[in-house]
Amino acid sequence: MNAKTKISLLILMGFLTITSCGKKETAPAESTEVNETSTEGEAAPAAEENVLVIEGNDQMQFNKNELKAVAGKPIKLTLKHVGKIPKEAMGHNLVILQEGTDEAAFAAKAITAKDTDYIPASEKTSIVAHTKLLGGGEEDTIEFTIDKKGTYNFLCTFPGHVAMMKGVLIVE
Ligand SMILES: [Cu+2]
Repeated sequence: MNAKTKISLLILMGFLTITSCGKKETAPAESTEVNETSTEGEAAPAAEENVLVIEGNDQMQFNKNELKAVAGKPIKLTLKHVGKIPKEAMGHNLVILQEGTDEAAFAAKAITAKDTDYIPASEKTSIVAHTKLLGGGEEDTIEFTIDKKGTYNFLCTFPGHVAMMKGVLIVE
């Protein structure tokens, strides 16, 4: 009995060691979560519903590929270009498309629309909302409402960026 108890204790300790090692490995992810939580805590005394903030950087990336909002209530969306490169070389916008829009076809039209900052006038009916085209250090906040629940694709229409810069806005 005694030996068995010892063995099972050893097994248990071994298991705990493995478990704690596993936790250590995921520590960077945990600290990121903590940062996000504390940021939300500061910005949300009344749990700011439908206030969305997303960043674009000089590496041609959004910092999120999923945004969530509540249907039928105004959405306040801020796009921040946190890079330094001017918009002529690393411009970012965020364009939300109507459900069912062919994203690739839309992006192809958009890159021909340089004069209107890559917002194609011919495709207006496919656009739910869009920000301005931003260069490094700039930001733009837009307000709009989506009544219909669904999953809406968003993208940056600056030439070549859609491959890296896209995501979904989930409206519930
Ligand atoms: Cu971009």
